[in-house]
Amino acid sequence: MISISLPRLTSRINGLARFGGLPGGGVTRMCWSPPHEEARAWLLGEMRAAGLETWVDPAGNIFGATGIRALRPETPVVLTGSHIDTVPEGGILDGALGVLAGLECLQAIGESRTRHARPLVVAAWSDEEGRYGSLFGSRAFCGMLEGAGLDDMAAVDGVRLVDAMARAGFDAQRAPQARVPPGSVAAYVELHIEQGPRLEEAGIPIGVVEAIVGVRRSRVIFLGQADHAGTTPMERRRDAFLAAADYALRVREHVVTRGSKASVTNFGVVHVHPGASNIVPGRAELVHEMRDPDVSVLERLAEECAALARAVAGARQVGVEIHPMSATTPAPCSPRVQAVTEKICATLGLATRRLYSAAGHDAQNLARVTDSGMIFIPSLGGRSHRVDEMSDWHAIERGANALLHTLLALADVTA
Ligand code: HGY
Ligand code: MN
Ligand code: MN
Repeated sequence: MISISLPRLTSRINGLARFGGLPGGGVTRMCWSPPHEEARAWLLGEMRAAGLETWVDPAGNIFGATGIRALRPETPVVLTGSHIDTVPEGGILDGALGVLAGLECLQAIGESRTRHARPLVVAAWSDEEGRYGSLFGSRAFCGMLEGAGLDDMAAVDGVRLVDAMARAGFDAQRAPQARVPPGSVAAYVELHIEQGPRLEEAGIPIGVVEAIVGVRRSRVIFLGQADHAGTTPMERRRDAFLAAADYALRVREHVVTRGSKASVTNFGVVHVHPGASNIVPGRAELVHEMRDPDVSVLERLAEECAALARAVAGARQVGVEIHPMSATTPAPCSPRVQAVTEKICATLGLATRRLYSAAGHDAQNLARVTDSGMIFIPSLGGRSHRVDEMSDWHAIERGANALLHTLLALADVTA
């Protein structure tokens, strides 16, 4: 039975980690940034050295393929992949594992001369972390960018997508041309770290993903009055930051008590203006994020949180604006891909557990154009989106071998 080369996969994971690598470990490699573009060139070189045909589409998605140079409905492919962009001060496996394990699988299959009916392709999707707009590259690939207002897409620090892409040599207006011709992908399966504690705590080596959450992001801006921080009597202050803090604490309580068991919420970005210690904040902006596998729960919570924002603003005599930023749709994973993965893991002697993904992934977009699934491996301590994100190397090997044989099973038209 063929298997991956863990030394070669380890070497590539550590090689990719150099791009945007941080002195104390971890990585910052946001999409379209210089480290990301250097990593793009490195990955293309690794793919070519592994014997793959390569190309980059108008949305910056990177492809490595066995025996074909483009995706066409005449030769439907089995596709794997993930992303090489990271969050700020992230880990070396989030995304990178799926891309490099996919590359390793295609190389090991090629070297073994194992025949497979469908071509195999590995992809690295642009801006999965959504610095400029959630799951950008796979949205373009799945035809979900139409009318997406590319000119307005920007990071929370104000950097516009069109400018970031131009600096990397891409024309953002062409990104919708990345749309894949219908019928070109027979199946998609992505290997990813769980990024949470469930598999490790259950002692289960492989997670088979049943569904992927929707992620809803909004800017919530409280507008009070800048004032002197010393001379303004406390009872006369219209402090925008205190309103924002009050709102954040109430929302957390509301989502925990009124959401579903899977509902989560976060305020990862806070801007206070003018932002000096001796000025009462006149303006406070939060990026409010909520997640749930059920879109109707997300919609209900969004309405309830908007009402909460207005109530807090009224009580504190400040104004409030709510600006929706993005909303990804929750997606069920393909029962076929789940069943094939479980069958493969049984032959490999690997216990599996079905679970929903509390992280968003490109696989939820791919579900719109093909049978799409995910394979998880345990994260040490459930840690992710932090520099000490890591998984056991043998867990990585098990996951990559499960991916290899799942890809082969899906690539045989008789399956
Ligand atoms: O944020 C997420 O769920 C994923 O890591 N992009
Ligand atoms: Mn990821
Ligand atoms: Mn991530």
